[in-house]
Amino acid sequence: MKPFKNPIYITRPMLPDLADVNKEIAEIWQSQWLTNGGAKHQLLEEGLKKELKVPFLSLFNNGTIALMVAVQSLRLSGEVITTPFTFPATTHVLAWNNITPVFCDIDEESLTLDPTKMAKLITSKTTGILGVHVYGRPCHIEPIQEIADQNGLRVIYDAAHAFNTEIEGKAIGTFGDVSMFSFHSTKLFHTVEGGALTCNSEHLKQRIDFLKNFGIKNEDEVIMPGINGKMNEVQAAVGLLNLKNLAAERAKRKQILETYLANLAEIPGVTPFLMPEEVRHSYQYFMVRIGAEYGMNRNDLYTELRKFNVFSRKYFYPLCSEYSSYRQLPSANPQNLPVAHKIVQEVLCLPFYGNLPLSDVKKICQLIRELRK
Ligand code: T4K
Repeated sequence: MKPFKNPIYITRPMLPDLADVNKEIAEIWQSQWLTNGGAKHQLLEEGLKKELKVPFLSLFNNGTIALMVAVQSLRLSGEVITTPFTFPATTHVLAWNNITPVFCDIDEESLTLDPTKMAKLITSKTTGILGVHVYGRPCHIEPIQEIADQNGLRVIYDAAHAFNTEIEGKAIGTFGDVSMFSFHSTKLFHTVEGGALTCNSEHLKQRIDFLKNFGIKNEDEVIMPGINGKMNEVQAAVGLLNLKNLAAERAKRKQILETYLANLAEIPGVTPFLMPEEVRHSYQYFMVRIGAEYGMNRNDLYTELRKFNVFSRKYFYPLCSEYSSYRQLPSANPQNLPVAHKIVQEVLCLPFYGNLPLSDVKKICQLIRELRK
């Protein structure tokens, strides 16, 4: 098989019509209101509240700062239990808040925090649990909440991959105390860079809004040590346009997912990561696990695919617990994280975005079939 003429990346951003973007920008210029909670910001906040079916939502300049603020908003300190199988931002946010991450293993099916391994990690210093709905697959919400309630812990969910995810019709952003969404360009819904926090309490939403704007209450009062987490009007305008195109993008990704599943069927050692029936898919990533039966390991397949101009990604290798900043922690000991260590050698995310032609998807699948040893 010949390599693809042009590189096929893991993702390509949803791009609104440039004429529409220019129109939006002209309005912003006309208003001379560029940031600090402008008109587009308000519209997007309302639009996303509806789209994500949440009672309270605050926009941010990116997902990482949003997560920083989530931790501050709940006054977490000491130790927080979290997953090693995630993007660096999840763990770093704890370190930036002077909190020690305590790594808990994941379970082999959902690849999210394993609640059965959590109890023994709780100490007098534990204040919270930070779970990640990795690849949009929801954490074990009920057992996690039970553990939190029994031990007086707060729960934050990193929902960076879980835009539009629902469990039995219940929106993902309504679980736990606070959830964070990322609107980075590589995400299904994006605002170039951006993010949001969702919560169920008006009081918490108000605290979050103070925290993201330097703690300013009014011209005379600064009531807490806040940061600058504000989304600007140009970001919000892109978000408003992307919101209109969201349903079409989701429909295209659904077709791509189905094409992958049909064309990868019955390749020994290639196991697509699926959503349970009761979960609404976020269509954020398409991941396959490469097992021993494939005859070539994940790293070699990744390298082979590159030769054909296919840029798959090993999200989320390496584990956060293996980073030089964290590997000395007692909870980072690989003996405590056997599932995470196994999984991280097997996962491979394949190109997945609305404008990826179905013929290319079929060719990628054919390549994976032919490369098998
Ligand atoms: N928590 C979790 C669980 C997360 O996954 C993330 C972010 C966060 C927290 C933090 O949220 P943010 O602060 O980012 O809002 C990308 C994204 O930058 C990052 O947002 C995302 N997770 C992560 C999973 O992926 P990289 O370093 O892999 O991106 P990069 O630059 O290699 O881009 C991947 C591919 O996407 C490129 O090869 C081509 C394509 N691309 C990328 C960009 C930026 C485009 O076609 N156009 C573009 O503008 O991190």
